[in-house]
Amino acid sequence: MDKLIIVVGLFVTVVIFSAASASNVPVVAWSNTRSLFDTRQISAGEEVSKESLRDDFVNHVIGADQKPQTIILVLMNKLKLGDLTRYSNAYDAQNQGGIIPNIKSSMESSASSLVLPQTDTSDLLDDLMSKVTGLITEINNPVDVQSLALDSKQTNLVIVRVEPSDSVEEQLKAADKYVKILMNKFNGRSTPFTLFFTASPISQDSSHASGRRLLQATDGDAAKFAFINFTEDGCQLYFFAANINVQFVKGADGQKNESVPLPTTGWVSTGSDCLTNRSLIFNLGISDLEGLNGTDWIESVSFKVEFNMTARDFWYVSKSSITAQLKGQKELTHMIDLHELETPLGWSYHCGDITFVSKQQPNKTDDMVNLIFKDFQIQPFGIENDKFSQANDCIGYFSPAIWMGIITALLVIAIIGFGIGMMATVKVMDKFDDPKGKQLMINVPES
Ligand SMILES: *[C@@H]1O[C@H](CO)[C@@H](O)[C@H](O)[C@H]1NC(C)=O
Ligand SMILES: *[C@@H]1O[C@H](CO)[C@@H](O)[C@H](O)[C@H]1NC(C)=O
Ligand SMILES: *[C@@H]1O[C@H](CO)[C@@H](O)[C@H](O)[C@H]1NC(C)=O
Ligand SMILES: *[C@@H]1O[C@H](CO)[C@@H](O)[C@H](O)[C@H]1NC(C)=O
Ligand SMILES: *[C@@H]1O[C@H](CO)[C@@H](O)[C@H](O)[C@H]1NC(C)=O
Ligand SMILES: CC(=O)N[C@H]1CO[C@H](CO)[C@@H](O)[C@@H]1O
Repeated sequence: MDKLIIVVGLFVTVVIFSAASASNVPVVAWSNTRSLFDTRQISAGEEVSKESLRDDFVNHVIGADQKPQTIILVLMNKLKLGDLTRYSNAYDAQNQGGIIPNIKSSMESSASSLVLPQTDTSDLLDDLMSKVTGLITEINNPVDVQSLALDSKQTNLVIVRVEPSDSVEEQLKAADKYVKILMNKFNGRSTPFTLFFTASPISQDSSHASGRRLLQATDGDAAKFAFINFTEDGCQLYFFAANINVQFVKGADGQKNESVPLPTTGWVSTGSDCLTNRSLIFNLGISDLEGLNGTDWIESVSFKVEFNMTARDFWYVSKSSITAQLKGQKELTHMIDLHELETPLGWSYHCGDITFVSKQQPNKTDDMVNLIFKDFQIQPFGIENDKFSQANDCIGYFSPAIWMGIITALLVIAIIGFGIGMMATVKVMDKFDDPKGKQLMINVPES
């Protein structure tokens, strides 16, 4: 009974503790001024409350008596201090910053910096906004940084929301990329800035790690990712992708360059066409790529998919191609094979990872361009209630997780079966229970 109470007590403590610290995230800040230099020292393990964050840090750094500066807030959707140590290779003596080299080096070379391991950031955005005398700019895309024009006589706020992802690693990489271009923009100039790198505290529930998720577009999602609503002449098609990467394939030897991410904004569906209500052409492309992050070899890319319907009301791709304009070369177009998209009418097609590759012979010497989609979803027909219908998932019913379960169960059954089989073959020595046989006599000498 005592033990039970202790166990229940421990359990309750753990639950309360994890609930209390759920909203605490690390805050990393640095500046090209010395403003972060003489902020309050925090003690080891201290959880900084939102009041303390405001009074001891934000008000101190961006005080009314300070000169105008640019405040940059880089927000991930989740982050733990452990993630930072882990992915920055903090335990490696010769460490270059792991997957966040730019964050590490900018912070180390800054005039002053600050790390608050456990902080309640629920009011941080409001606190920062209250300091603004100039502009508040929200950035969802690296291209936006280039065009950022700020009045240096005012205090401006630049909010960078790193593309949400279930993987902290991917988000950190993306955040690092933003920091690199932001620092290129701000470090060289005389504009004072303070950068806060943290996560929004409400993040926890927005990250469903994995599983059989049937993605349905909600308003929030639609704004942040490449969501396309093509509605025309009685045709309606929805397309969604969390991100789209492009990859160069050298024709002669089939060698592939590493894939590079394309912006999630700026995609247009010009050239799409509603042929009949059972057939449509969807064309989606992006042009004027500004060469950010490895896309300097490509100017524009688009893909074109023709959907038809079978007599049995399955929609399928009857023709599809990718067209790309490489820098300084002629436009190249090649057919792709998307027969796996075949789906019953009234369903959408979803795939966590899909690559549009050419179906050209390996010997063809033409260069090619592949498109790689994350969280791809499309529905060309039968959309109801303004959202994707139930999804036909490319993983199919037997996902790796389900296979793992099945194999584990089979293994257990095999072991138990083997055990039962072994037990069944155990022979009782029949000497003891043969009634006709000679009785076994044991003489016990009486002492
Ligand atoms: C990728 O391919 C292009 C071909 O246009 C080439 O110029 C570029 O150097 C390649 N990049 C890498 C990283 O291999
Ligand atoms: C397509 O059009 C035909 C004739 O115009 C109509 O009978 C049919 O119901 C339409 N189908 C759909 C799915 O709207
Ligand atoms: C798809 O539909 C269009 C328009 O109805 C038609 O021209 C084309 O031949 C069809 N393609 C196939 C493969 O059936
Ligand atoms: C075409 O490819 C095959 C195998 O991929 C190879 O054996 C053959 O030599 C190639 N032919 C030419 C002309 O490159
Ligand atoms: C798509 O566009 C149509 C027509 O403009 C509109 O009625 C519909 O609500 C839009 N759907 C979404 C999800 O925005
Ligand atoms: C130059 C640059 O920023 N390269 C980055 C492009 O994006 C990939 C993947 O997100 C990063 O790994 C590169 O560092």
